[in-house]
Amino acid sequence: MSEPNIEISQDGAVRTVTLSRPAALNAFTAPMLVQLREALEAAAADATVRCLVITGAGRGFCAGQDLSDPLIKPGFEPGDKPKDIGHLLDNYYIPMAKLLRQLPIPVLAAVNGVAAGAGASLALSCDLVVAGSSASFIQAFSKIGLIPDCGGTWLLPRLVGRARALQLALLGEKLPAAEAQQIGLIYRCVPDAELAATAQALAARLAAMPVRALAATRKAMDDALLMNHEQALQAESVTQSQLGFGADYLEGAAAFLQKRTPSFSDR
Ligand code: T3D
Repeated sequence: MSEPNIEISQDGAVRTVTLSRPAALNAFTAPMLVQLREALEAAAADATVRCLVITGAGRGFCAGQDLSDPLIKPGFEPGDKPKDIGHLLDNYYIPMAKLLRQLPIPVLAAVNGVAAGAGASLALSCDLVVAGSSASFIQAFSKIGLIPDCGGTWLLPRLVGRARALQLALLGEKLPAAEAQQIGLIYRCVPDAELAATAQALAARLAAMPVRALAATRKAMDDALLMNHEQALQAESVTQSQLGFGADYLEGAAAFLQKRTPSFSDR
């Protein structure tokens, strides 16, 4: 059995998943990607979980793919056969990345240190990203002859536009968290000492909201990017109609009219 590289804890309705291979800045191995996918599946299936926080142990968030992983480590001797990196993506990254984007609850990244390569893609796949002031984002792929993956090509231009996306991806320069906030790549940069408390408070706030509608908002916005105006209007109507039959809408509207704090339960 592989060693556990994912730690899971829960405080109220907020579950925290901590990437934990600190000696390698939490770089991903294949077993770790499976463990992360399983942690996401477990959070999705557990009705007590209404918001997920992803963070890293030690001084890094995640340094992307572990380049010494035997699955992808190139042979350095003449005649050594190259390995198929696509196999790693198809079997380990893609299932995890798809699941993350489809979770029925909001997901928050608490970026405590460097987020490089697929580690940056993981953070940027989350619904909100809060980073400590010493954290940074690096599109490390170009330095090793690869393209952004784990959703990077899809996420970056959508988050910051084509020009900045290409700047980040081609140059592979370290982007400090404060600048990441300035260009709209992330939600907030906070002092390191305040990161954990800020993330947990934000997660608790999200957990108390109508999370089904929050997850539907993520999907509607992702989908709308591929639609024309009319299609988006129609898709909004379909989703709104479904949400309108939910308990959360009844509760939200009733609480507003009765001037009380709502208590949401849909998921
Ligand atoms: O096959 C495929 O690659 C397909 C999938 C691709 C997805 C990807 O994510 S590709 C991108 C892979 N990631 C990288 O290229 C980043 C490599 N790491 C770095 O550039 C630097 O480590 C950082 C900029 C992230 C941090 O620099 P620094 O100076 O703060 O730390 P460091 O000293 O470089 O690293 C600390 C330790 O972590 C070090 O180990 P040691 O020497 O103390 O035993 C280093 O080797 C290890 N480490 C960091 N990143 C990785 C890693 N070990 C394996 N793989 C890593 N990606």
